[in-house]
Amino acid sequence: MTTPHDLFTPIQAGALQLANRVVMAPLTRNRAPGAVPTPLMATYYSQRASAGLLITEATAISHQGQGYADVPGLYAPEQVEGWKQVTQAVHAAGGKVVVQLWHVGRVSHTDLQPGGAAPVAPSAIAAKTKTVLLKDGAPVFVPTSTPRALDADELPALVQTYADAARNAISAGFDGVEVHAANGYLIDQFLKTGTNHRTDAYGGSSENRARLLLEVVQAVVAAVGAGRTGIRLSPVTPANDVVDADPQPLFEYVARQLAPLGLAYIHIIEGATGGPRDLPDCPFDYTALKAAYTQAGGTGAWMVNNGYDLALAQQALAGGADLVAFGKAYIANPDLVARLRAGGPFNTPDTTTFYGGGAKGYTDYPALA
Ligand code: 8OZ
Repeated sequence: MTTPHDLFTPIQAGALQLANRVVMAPLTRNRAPGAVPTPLMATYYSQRASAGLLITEATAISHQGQGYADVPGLYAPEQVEGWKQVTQAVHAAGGKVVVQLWHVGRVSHTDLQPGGAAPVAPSAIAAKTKTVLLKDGAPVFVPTSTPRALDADELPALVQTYADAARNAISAGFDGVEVHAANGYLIDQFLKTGTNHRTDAYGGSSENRARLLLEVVQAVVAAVGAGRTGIRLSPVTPANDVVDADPQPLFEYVARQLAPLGLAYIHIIEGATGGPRDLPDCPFDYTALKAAYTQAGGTGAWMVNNGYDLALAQQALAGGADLVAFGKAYIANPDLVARLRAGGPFNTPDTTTFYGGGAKGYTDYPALA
């Protein structure tokens, strides 16, 4: 029998001792000019430190991994220094924070790439999607550039780039890292048949398409420890023009392979990211996915995300989920935990200030009196 308080009980997720099961989902906010985290970002995250866990916005592991204007990185010393202000502020406010490690793959533009190069991807297939550049300081939406296919002999260095960023995360004071394997970015591009037409050991079968994901996770685990590593997956999201012909067995295979690694948590986006939870054309059995993980010995916390409110969150916990990640609600409600406890009220997020800008729509949402 679940009670509203289940969401507010502590939980151990790997090495992470969390005060409650409310998680701030990763949210891209484009407020890091030059890819360097700012003091305003420290304020924003520390305002939200009553979450059991904060997951930062997606953070580029390399210049090549960047796909949007003013998203932060974690590959240069000044970025590590910038993030230190964030982790110190969150810890001073009693919170826990992990950074989301991101390589966008083909979801980029030559203007954002080192030396104006083409973005990289498993195969040279352009995404039917847009990214954001800044022209004279103003955001402009432009189609992503056609990528070039990565050579197999480039992949070991790419995998190490994730491990290097994970080590930088620990230097910056993070409690752990989340590997971003969702939403049509590089790892998801490798996973799914629509974007991966390779004929080498990284394409074809589910096993081959999951190879990069597993190598990345293993390298990150070797760098920072499994108990400080989580992963985010989105089996059926159409975000960034990705699709897989048969996602259920693919993701159950991934879950079984992740199970013995001892990760802190598995973070699942149910349905279309930021959109409908049910996709009639693309049904997916999340209960079977969790069962595949658990039956293979997986002990990581099971984190669910997408369109949750208090009632749905309680239902998920009653059904066996351990953590619930809230996205848009966290943009507008810095004290979301207190508001969930009180049953509301909730501030409404202003969509016009989601991406880019300053304090407005970022650090100025009020807490409950
Ligand atoms: C919104 C805008 C840009 C990037 C994701 C990192 O969907 C993102 C993202 C979201 O995972």
